[in-house]
Amino acid sequence: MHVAYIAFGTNMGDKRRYIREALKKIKDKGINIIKVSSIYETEPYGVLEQDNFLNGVVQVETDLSPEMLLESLMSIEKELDRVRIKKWGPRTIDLDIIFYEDFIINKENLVVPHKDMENRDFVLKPLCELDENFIHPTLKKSVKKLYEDLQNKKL
Ligand code: PH2
Ligand code: MG
Ligand code: MG
Repeated sequence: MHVAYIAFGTNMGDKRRYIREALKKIKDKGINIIKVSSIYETEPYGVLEQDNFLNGVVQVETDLSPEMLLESLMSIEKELDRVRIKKWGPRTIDLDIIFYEDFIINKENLVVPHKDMENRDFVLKPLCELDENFIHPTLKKSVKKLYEDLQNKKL
């Protein structure tokens, strides 16, 4: 079994329902949910002209390889009406693999750890709730330290 962290985000339609449905579908695919963070309302990052998001992170345990996990998550996004029109644009649900154990993956369709996570409060804050001591395998810092560094960067 492998432990992974999946970030979820939604900023269209009935956001809470999309989160509920996504978590249910994750379970239905045989991915064990260990812990779910609080859900945060966050302002859009990157592309600013869009609705606020609801964000959180879920800790899972799975036998699936990273590629198979990605495939499962993408099929859930599709089942929940995800349409990709614009990069970083509005979405019903986004499911991103943040960490998969301490694996470092650099493939065209899959980069783990998620490549911008250290700049995103909406990923780091819920991650801290789940396991603040988890060490980022390339940055070699705990998620707690990454979160603190990001706060200091903004001062
Ligand atoms: N996701 C993005 C781009 N911007 N902003 C917030 N607040 N939450 C997100 O999940 C998010 C974003 C691309 O995946
Ligand atoms: Mg994303
Ligand atoms: Mg995504």
